[in-house]
Amino acid sequence: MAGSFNLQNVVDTYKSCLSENKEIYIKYYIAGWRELVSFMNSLGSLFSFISKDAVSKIQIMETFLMGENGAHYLTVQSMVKFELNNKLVDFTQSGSHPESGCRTLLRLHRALRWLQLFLESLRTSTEDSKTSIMCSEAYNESLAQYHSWFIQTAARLAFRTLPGRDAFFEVMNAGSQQQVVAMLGEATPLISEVHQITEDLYAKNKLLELP
Ligand code: 1PX
Repeated sequence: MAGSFNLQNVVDTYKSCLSENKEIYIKYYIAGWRELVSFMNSLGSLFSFISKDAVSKIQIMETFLMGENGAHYLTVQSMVKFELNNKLVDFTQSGSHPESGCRTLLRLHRALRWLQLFLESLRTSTEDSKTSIMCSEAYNESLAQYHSWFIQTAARLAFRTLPGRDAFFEVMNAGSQQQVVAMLGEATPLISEVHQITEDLYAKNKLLELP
């Protein structure tokens, strides 16, 4: 329910995400997504195909984290090293590891770019801005290029049903609009940093196009 979501929790998980030497803890990275999914669940059934996919990816990561090689999945950096060294990543469609941690996290990483753009545009929006437009602009600039026509169409249909800006600010459950804006100002640089570190790591290891 909307009542259990709180923007502060999201800020807190992204704060916990980075280690002292700027490695990304997978545990907190996926905890951030869990929070956001709980928010999305309050938006209605048109969003459930999105949250189902997000949850299934979160679960894949949790299974690695809790499995016998869990220690290697402490950070995104250690995961990349472990999976590459042990040839656990498919670089073509027909491999034997279709659900590697690296490819699964890449999907969430691309979605994080959407989140970064969307929250930044919410933060700088004015009273007459439309959440549906901000959401689809962020989507067009990030995730859309990776989605089939069918998924794009379903996603755009769902965006049209988003609550207006006032109601949206309210469900973020972080106080007055000014307080929400301040909190978004705290969240977006954290999200950008996590995104950039992942992007650089994936680029360096040629993982940005994993099937
Ligand atoms: C405080 C406001 C925050 C709002 C929180 C919203 C959380 C959104 C969580 C979205 C996570 C989406 C993960 C999508 C991963 C993905 O791209 N998957 C595709 C590829 O995976 P595959 O395994 O096949 O290679 C998959 O095909 C996707 C299917 C579902 C559709 C994804 C549409 C994503 C739209 C994201 C925008 C969410 C809008 C929320 C409105 C507030």
